[in-house]
Amino acid sequence: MKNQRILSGIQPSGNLHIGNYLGAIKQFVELQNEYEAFYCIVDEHAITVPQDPKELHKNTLDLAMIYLAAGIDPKKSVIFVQSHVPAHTELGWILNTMTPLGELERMTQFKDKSERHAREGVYAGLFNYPTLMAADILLYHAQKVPVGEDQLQHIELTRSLAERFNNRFGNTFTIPEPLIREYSGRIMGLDDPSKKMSKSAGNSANYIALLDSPDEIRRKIKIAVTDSGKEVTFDEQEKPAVSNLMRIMSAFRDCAPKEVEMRYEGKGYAEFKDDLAELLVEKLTPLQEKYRILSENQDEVLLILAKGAMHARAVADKTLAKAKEKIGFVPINAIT
Ligand code: ATP
Ligand code: LTN
Repeated sequence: MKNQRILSGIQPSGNLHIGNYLGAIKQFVELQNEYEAFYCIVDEHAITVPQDPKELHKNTLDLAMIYLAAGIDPKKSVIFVQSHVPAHTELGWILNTMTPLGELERMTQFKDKSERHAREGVYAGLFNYPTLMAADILLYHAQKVPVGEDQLQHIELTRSLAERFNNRFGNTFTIPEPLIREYSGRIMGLDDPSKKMSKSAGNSANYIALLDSPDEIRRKIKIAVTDSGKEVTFDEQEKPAVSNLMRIMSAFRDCAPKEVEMRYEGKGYAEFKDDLAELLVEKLTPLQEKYRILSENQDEVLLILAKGAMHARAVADKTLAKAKEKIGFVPINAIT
């Protein structure tokens, strides 16, 4: 019996890359054997920046297929779409009323994204994004939240919102903890190791997308920036670019970066990069093949999402009802 819960979410904003995979999805697959797992496709978060409706629709189904193709098993985990479970926005609203503006203003993701989207306009949803994320987590009493390092600040906010609610209204929410992998929690851009690999990067050489073709993978690894010198040594300060590539290799091989260093002692960047490209091709090809099969069976994917939504609703509605009662909202059965 799995007695601890985890929940995590990814935005269906397209172009999922190996940073998302190593920081989040790979953990999702591993953790589903130990935990009762809820994996959400956070479409309501995606619309905090402008989205083309057709693209959003496609990206949502694509992300479901990537979850499945990566190895998330609907028999072990609940896969669902955030907008299929209305309790998320409802609890998000309640939490908004308890979140000081100053705490939202400090969020670095808001600062980054509001700069990036300044031209199209910055809307209230982007600012309130973290309270909806807190609702995602708290509705399921998740003890652990597997994410990349960039989400740490949001989880800290979630913890303080849960504590604030519990102190004010009595014990209601579980206080969650982040689960971040030491070496793969923050994969950096292949074109610039000072910034995280990002699907919204303007330059596609910044990332390896999970659906990149073998030739595209080889080309991107070939042009990935390296550091001066020629030794393949793991030194984040002196060799940030090579160390990032070594972290990618070590994460895909499930070993420590120092083991990669030992393996390439006396060998140069070229051999290391060739091996890395082939490793990525070897690891991503089966995922791409499963994705292709699923994309020909979209009804099956829709059924998995429908079942996931029913399961998620049953859990989320119960928590929401408890929170509403604690606040003093009159429950519907008291009126009839
Ligand atoms: P991006 O910045 O790539 O546009 P995002 O971080 O805003 O995307 P998501 O795609 O929802 O949003 O992120 C999904 C998961 O992937 C999160 O857990 C996030 O922490 C993780 N993640 C994103 N980028 C990286 C990275 N470069 N390295 C490790 N994990 C990452
Ligand atoms: N904010 C996250 C996506 C996200 C999430 C969540 C992650 C939304 N809700 C709940 C973990 C748990 C991001 O931008 N990557």
